Amino acid sequence: NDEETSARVAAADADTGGPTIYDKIIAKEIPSTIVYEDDKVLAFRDINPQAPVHVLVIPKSRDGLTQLGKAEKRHGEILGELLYAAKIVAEKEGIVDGFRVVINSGPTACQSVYHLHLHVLGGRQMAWPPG
Ligand code: IU
Repeated sequence: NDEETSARVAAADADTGGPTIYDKIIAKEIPSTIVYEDDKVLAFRDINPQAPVHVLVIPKSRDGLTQLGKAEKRHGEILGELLYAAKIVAEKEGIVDGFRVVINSGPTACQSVYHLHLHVLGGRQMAWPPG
């Protein structure tokens, strides 16, 4: 709703390029429910799920990828790995026949954590357009 959106916009961190909460999740200093992990990618359950399945897929090394809008050509490989990991997650979660992948890039899109992440959403009928 509008109120929630306003709160999220107000609470959004700036893209400082500095550490985020995900560094602590990667370091396992903060517990998370991991769904998939390999040497480059970590996928864990969102703490505030917006669908029965809501998993975040992130690169273990941020390497300047605070947001998709800052991607460079050299990030092509990891971007591909992330998208493929989203499909693996969908398979593991039993939603590979219908799921959504979302990337919020920048404050206007309500990005709140400046470490690139894919939202993998499913387990219910999704609506279009998104808010
Ligand atoms: P966004 O696209 O930057 O808005 O998404 C950030 C997501 O990170 C959002 O869905 C949060 O619920 C989620 N999240 C989390 O899973 N664990 C945390 O400790 C924090 C945020 I802070």
